[in-house]
Amino acid sequence: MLFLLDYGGGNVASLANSLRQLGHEFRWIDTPADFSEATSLVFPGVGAFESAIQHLTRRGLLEPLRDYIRSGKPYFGICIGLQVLFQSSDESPSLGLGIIPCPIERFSDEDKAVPHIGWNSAELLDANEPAFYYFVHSYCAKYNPEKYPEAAEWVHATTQYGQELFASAVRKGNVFATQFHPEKSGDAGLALLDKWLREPDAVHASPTVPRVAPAPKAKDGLTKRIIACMDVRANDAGDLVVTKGDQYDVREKDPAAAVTTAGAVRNLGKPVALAARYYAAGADELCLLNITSFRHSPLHDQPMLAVVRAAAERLFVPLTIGGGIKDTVDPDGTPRSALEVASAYFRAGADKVSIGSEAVYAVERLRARGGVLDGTSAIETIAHAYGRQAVVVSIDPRRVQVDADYAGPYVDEVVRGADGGAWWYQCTVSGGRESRPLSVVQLAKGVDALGAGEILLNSIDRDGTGLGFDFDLLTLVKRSVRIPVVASSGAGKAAHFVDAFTQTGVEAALAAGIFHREEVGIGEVKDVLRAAGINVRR
Ligand code: 1PR
Repeated sequence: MLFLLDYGGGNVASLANSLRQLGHEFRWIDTPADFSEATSLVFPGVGAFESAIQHLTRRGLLEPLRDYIRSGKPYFGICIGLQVLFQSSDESPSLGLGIIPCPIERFSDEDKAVPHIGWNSAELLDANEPAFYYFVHSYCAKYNPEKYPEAAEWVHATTQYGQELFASAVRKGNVFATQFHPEKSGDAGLALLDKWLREPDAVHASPTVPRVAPAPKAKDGLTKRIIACMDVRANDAGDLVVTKGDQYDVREKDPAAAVTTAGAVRNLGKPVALAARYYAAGADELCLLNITSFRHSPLHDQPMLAVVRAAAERLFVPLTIGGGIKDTVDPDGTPRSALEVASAYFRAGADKVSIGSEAVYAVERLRARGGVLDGTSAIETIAHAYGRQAVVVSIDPRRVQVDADYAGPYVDEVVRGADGGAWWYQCTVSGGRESRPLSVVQLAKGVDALGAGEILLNSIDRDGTGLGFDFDLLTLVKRSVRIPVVASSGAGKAAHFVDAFTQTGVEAALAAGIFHREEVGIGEVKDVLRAAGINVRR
């Protein structure tokens, strides 16, 4: 019987969904005794090494896991399921299982954004050619055969990020583990999982022969990501629909063009159906934003949870869910922490949560405390439990025009346009309805310090205009932080994506309107990027 081990953090729903999709039955490890019934075991995990070890220890599962692996029965580890095989991790004072004699270390962020998020290439020893798989992690087993010769014998695939090579898969005897997420790596990942699941006993008793690059190449294999975003809200009939605003106004405006629908919420389709279309078209990630969550968000009856569940059942690329990730109170008076809200989404199948308004308030509080972290914000609590790579911050800035001789508090962040205009970027909350005394640079630096893993950078001025991304804004934020930045708002044609990547260095670009209205396809965007020499996933 195939068993799955859930350490209580990260999104294990994705793995369960992909196994169901592939037609494999499984059970969950509940107690230490279950290990003896398992004839093969998959241990998936996202994020935080420390919470994985602590959780396994608390439930009395750590030693049985070690015994299971030593017994020679087939084991497949994913992400944290790979890292626990190692001796230790920079991320945690707790020790790992020590099966592979080498530490897990943090990526250097001197030459790149950390976490490493996205599709990178890995050439597995038994594969004919490299394939792209989805990675999301800040720590890794660095490939260093001189220092760790015994560990190098385990290496089944290496991947390069920046100038660092790390073990993206290890394999020896009954053990196979990947740093990447096969359950989130589309067809390539599902095929890899299926192959192992159909012959887990065909363990490779002979030691693997490392076939790895002796030195990093000039350029790593990380691709630029294309993300399709769906803004979701209830329309006037109460149905959840994908809508799309112009500068965040989602109601039909032109009475002449749409007499019957003037003033109604724009309806561009059903969220799950649209998400399925984008998955089939090759989207590298999908993003669902609950854009009216600031009004009410009872967790016990949150319709977005059902949307996430349905989407995650059939789409095997990363899913980000945003809107309403904050401390809240259900109508029956039950308080819900932001961590509980996020956990419900992770259990439903989300891979990352995106925090908007609450991130602004958290940074305001952080600044009021003189930059001292207190561990209480939604960003901190969720990052602690699930790893910082699971926490995206969605920023909704707006340009504030100032005089050319402006010398106010944001003078260092003022952008001066070619036409003589000058402006800074102010943060907003509640979908742009309220402006706050905080600049986009202050917010970006603050959320980086609080432990966010990525920034989704919208622009209220450009949203829905098709004029192209706001390069000034992207450049300003990109140079303020070390975490990845996703460009959003304003895409009108494929060339805009090329410009965003070449001019600002962002790691990913997101669009909504042009994809929803089928004006430009994801395939077309990728073709144009490839023609411009930008590495994208096929
Ligand atoms: O504050 O944590 O509850 O999160 C609310 C979330 O909802 C935030 O991520 C916020 O950006 C989003 N949101 C709130 N109101 C709106 C609105 O449109 N009225 N949508 C809204 C923001 C921006 C992007 C959009 C891009 C690309 N949407 O999601 O998809 O601008 O569009 P384009 O390619 O068509 O230009 P909280």
